[in-house]
Amino acid sequence: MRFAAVDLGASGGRVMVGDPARGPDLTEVHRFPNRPVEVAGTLYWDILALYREVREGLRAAGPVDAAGIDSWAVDYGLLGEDGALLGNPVHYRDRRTEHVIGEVLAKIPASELYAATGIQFLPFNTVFQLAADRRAADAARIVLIPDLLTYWLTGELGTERTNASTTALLDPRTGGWATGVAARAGLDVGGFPPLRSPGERAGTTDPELGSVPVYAVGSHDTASAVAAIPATTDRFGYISSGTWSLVGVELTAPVLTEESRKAGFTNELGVDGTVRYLRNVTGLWLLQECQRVWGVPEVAPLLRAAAELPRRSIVDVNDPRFLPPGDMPGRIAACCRETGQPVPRDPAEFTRCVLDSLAEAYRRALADAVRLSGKEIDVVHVVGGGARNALLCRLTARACGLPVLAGPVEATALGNVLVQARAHGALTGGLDTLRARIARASPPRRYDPR
Ligand code: LFR
Repeated sequence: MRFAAVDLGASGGRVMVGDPARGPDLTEVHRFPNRPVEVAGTLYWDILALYREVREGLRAAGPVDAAGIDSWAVDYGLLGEDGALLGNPVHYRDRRTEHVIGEVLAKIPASELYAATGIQFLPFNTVFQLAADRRAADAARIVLIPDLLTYWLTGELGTERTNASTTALLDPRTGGWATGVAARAGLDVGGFPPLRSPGERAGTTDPELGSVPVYAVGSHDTASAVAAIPATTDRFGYISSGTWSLVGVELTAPVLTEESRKAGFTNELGVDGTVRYLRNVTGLWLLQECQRVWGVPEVAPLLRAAAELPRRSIVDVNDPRFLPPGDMPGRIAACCRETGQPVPRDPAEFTRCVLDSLAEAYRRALADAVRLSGKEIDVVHVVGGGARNALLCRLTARACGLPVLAGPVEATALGNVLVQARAHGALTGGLDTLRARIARASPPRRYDPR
């Protein structure tokens, strides 16, 4: 059987086909850049270009048994009564929420918002975006990005739960909307189409794409990635490592304490009712933006040079100044200067500084996750593109004092395929069974702390 996984990331998308009987192995059938567009001071996703590429990818996939879509979180499109898109979805790195955060938190204090929804404060959380969005109150529908693409492919509307949990409008204890909290923030969650969980049927593609089932998967990319961690024990921590690094543990119930809120931990919902208890750590975005500024697209030479250097300066990677696109080397240099540390002098030194800073942020996030949740871990799984970065994996193992198991790189697409395949009856079993399958098919690479 063949299942098509559409996986959209902040810098690019891909369509992969996986056969669960063979691993699953994955074949990439289409890859495309995701280029946000700034117009009159607002940063937008080019959603129609993405939709065109998704269709192209699904055509290139050939005959498949089903398809599923995942993407980054929090962002949405608004639909009018007639189902038409009202304007382009705004990028989460846009600054539009800056002036409304205070207003929202005056209506509903951060502590109450957290106790009800369990989401780490980030300026781009959907709750703040909707408050900043003058059109939202008049829209008939609020549709999260993967659900919007699913709607265009199938004509059917829904709101997938793992992604809905990132809005800071969902109650992670019940999996239903936190209606009261939303109302206090001045928002109406009635605009979201009905909730659905990973594995539920989300519709059928149009005949041009073969009239095949589309399943809701862990449509938040991180939910799909975590579902595909090749864990063979439940005592694991994880880093889903890409543009962001999502660092934490898997739980069966959320941690909604004040201490957890202050530590910046989120309780996002995972596949099969799990809780992704994690911290959003600014990830390889820092290096990607440096590379863009330097005009150095290849990362390998930077990593080779950085590996020869000693650890010198550490910056707080979650400093809000790193969130918007811009002169990342300049911002990193300013941080080093302000904290009295040596300022990196060339790309290799900047690269080393970023990687050491990431490893240090991972150490802290995992230690906090263990302390706040009581969940103990013996190993750290790194999945996603960052699993390819041997230097970062080595530094992480050393910083955390735990073995790092790196890979698979395409965990998100694998998690997407596995959930579809199970929904379609091609696989059975819980998350542990699915994970054991991945551990056999793509054994991770081990880095010992030394
Ligand atoms: C990773 C991710 C993170 C989310 C960020 C913004 O791709 O989905 O989990 O916090 O993007 O949506």
